[in-house]
Amino acid sequence: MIDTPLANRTHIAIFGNRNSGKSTLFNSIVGQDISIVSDVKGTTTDPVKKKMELIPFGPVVFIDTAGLDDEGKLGELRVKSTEKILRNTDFAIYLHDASNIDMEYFLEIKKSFLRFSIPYVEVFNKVDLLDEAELIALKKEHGGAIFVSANNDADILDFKFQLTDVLSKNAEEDPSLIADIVPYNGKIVLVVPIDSEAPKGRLILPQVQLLRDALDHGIKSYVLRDTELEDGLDDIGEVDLVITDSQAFKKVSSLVGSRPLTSFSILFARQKGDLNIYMDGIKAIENLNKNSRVLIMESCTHNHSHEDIGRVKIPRLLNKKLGFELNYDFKMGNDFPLDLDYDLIIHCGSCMLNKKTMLNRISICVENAVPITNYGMILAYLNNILEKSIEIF
Ligand SMILES: Nc1nc2c(ncn2[C@@H]2O[C@H](COP(=O)(O)OP(=O)(O)OP(=O)(O)O)[C@@H](O)[C@H]2O)c(=O)[nH]1
Ligand SMILES: [Mg+2]
Repeated sequence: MIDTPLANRTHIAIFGNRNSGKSTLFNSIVGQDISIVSDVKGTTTDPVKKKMELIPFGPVVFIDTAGLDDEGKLGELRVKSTEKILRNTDFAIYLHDASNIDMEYFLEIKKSFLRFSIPYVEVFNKVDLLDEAELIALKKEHGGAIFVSANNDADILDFKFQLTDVLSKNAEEDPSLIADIVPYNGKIVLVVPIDSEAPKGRLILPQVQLLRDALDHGIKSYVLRDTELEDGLDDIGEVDLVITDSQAFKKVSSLVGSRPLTSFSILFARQKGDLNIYMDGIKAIENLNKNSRVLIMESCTHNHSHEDIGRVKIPRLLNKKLGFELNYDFKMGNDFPLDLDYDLIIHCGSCMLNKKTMLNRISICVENAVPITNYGMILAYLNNILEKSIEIF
């Protein structure tokens, strides 16, 4: 078997105070005595790593770390080394000593978990030292936590099940819209035209989702209308990315100069699907002829503005671009057709599907050599803004 490289493994680091039992838990999980265990505080000084298959989750690497509550000069080094580990941590286990709970360092490192967007689980160790009433009270107080004795085999087996469950749930969530292209503390500008098409008194869902995503990742967002954009950009200075509503793309493009620019729909197409394959779908348009069959696939059944885009707007613009009428099928709902006798599939933005489902659909198309693209991509293409809006990717 080819060994999974370190970079492709989910990095799971164990943090906690000295003597909480981190090394004991680490050894129990990996099933070997790799890290030194002792009742002397500060036994582990440097991080210890071990690769393993966490079945059924997949390839991971566990990292045992030095206690957070180390003092003096060593304490400073500890902070530095912890920072370094945090930058490479995909998931954190925070280990408390249930017989000697100290929240101080947990609350401190929790800030870093939030800052670096690291999902974590709290684990209470040494529950064998508590009496029944104490354990019940502890469980009541810390609902989402896991309770173990790190040196008890049955507890560790159960712990691995619970950990796998938490990790899998995390992996199912869609990736961030921008965190891989805009750094922590970076700046983005959202351009939101307030015209007759803007709903009264609120923002639309993609705008809200992007704002939330930016907040989750410590990215500063500035929200402006197109009419104040030029002045606003002067105030803000350097920006990492400008995101505009597609309708205003041309105007915004002329105002932002050399600043990176994209549209909301391209960001969502990228988050939910695969830009390269969607781009191949766009290239397939030039091979279409009067006999070509096009499927327009809409996954949500209740959004009439989307329906209008799929049923009316896209066919009209596409026919106009080609100079002849294509044969369109329009399908709605959750079932992806098994009959893929089409020359092009144009899929909706899949706001109601998760990335995994969308990638499944894409791979069915690839296997059957049927080009696929999505609403956001084709509208950008038909409005001649596609190239500019995917430049930064
Ligand atoms: N009773 C009991 N003792 C435990 C348990 N887990 C660990 N210990 C003991 O707690 C002490 C500290 O364990 P370690 O695993 O070395 O703790 P650590 O968090 O790695 O400590 P540092 O490396 O110093 O930060 C040892 O004496 C372990 O035997 C447990 O579940 N129950
Ligand atoms: Mg240790």
